[in-house]
Amino acid sequence: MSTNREKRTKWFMEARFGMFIHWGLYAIPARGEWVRSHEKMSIEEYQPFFEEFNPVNYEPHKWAKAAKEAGMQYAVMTTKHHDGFCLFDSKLTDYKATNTPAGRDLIKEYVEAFRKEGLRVGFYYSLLDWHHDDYPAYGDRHHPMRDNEAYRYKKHDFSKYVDYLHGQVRELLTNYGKIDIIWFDFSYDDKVGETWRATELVKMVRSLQPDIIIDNRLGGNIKSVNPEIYAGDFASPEQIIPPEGILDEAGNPIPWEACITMNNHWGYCADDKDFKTPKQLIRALVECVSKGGNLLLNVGPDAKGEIPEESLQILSEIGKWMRKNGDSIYGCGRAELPKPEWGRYTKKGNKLYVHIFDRGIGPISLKGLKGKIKKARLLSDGSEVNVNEPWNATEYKDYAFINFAGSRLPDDIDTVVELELKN
Ligand code: H79
Repeated sequence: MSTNREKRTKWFMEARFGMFIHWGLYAIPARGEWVRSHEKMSIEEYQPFFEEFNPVNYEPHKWAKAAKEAGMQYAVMTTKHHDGFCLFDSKLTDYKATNTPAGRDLIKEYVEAFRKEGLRVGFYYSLLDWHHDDYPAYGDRHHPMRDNEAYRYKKHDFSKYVDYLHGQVRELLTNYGKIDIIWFDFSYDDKVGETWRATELVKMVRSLQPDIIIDNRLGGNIKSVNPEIYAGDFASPEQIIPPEGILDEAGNPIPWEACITMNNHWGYCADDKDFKTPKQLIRALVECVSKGGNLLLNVGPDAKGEIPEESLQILSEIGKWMRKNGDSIYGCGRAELPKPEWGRYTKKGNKLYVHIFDRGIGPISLKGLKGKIKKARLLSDGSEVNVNEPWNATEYKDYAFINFAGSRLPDDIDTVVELELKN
């Protein structure tokens, strides 16, 4: 199981950086993808957005190009979120893009466009469904009708919902060619593991797509040394970068991917202009890699089908840095050195990447590396970096030093020095 997991996740662990896409009817109210739940909105109140959904500017090749130019290697897009609206042409429901003014299968176009850019393609599929008649409503923790008395005695047959869920996953993994990731979201309360008939579901997933990787949100314990079949291939910390990466119960690193928003919402939110800076996000990516994980960075396209201008700007800035410094990200992982005070390390083979965030004063000290550096180059331009022992540091026996002439770093976001280590 775990060796298979290693094989399946090899590309994923090397890719390190992907695009999350949250898009659906909720782009119209533009208050985030939880709008129905937060505002306890009924299906009828939400229906106008279905009637008018017409993303005239949806050209996914532009999204794919933006992802590619940012240095992303894969994408994961919502095929159905908690509101139950399907962006794909499911035979099992009428609540789908095909029946809106959009009039077509939007997932098909996404898959084709991203594949064409050479990116790996993933599907997000919500386990929750606030539209399906057989999903529990009254008394559920999250359902928009959770405390609506009209729903108190409404009958439902959860097994029919689970049939529907399995059927849709079968469609998604049958009709769109090779899919690289399936991202189930999420388990809670008693809705976990076999409630979703998770063993059966995962067996089907693997029979249709032998190489696909699955997140850990069907439940189960991915950290176990003997995990359930549905425990997943990678952990999925949300809006947090785990302090020490993620290890299994035996202390071995496991694959993980932090999913992070650019502002404070996943789905398009017209009023949320609180975007993180490119510097914060680049450093977040470096942090993930330094801890052996990936960053899945979200965009929430608007109702017309455009990625917000602020997000495009951020992606473009990240891309500029990645084009010069991508070697310190792709295929890299933990350096197994303590976190240095000026920044972070990433490592690939005998290349140690020194990510300097804080210039400090004087030489930059590298504990434990004295005598171990064969050569040092600025990653962005290949120029030589001085690592001679400075005259004023002879007493610090265990340290190597990087000497920058000036008082400023060449790159204020993250100056990367590539060290080639002796064997
Ligand atoms: O798709 C995105 C989110 O909609 C979904 N996962 C990402 C990738 C997600 N958001 N929250 N959750 C899953 C877990 C539930 C969190 C909750 Fe809450 C905390 C539900 C109620 C309190 C956050 C705050 C959501 C509603 C209020």
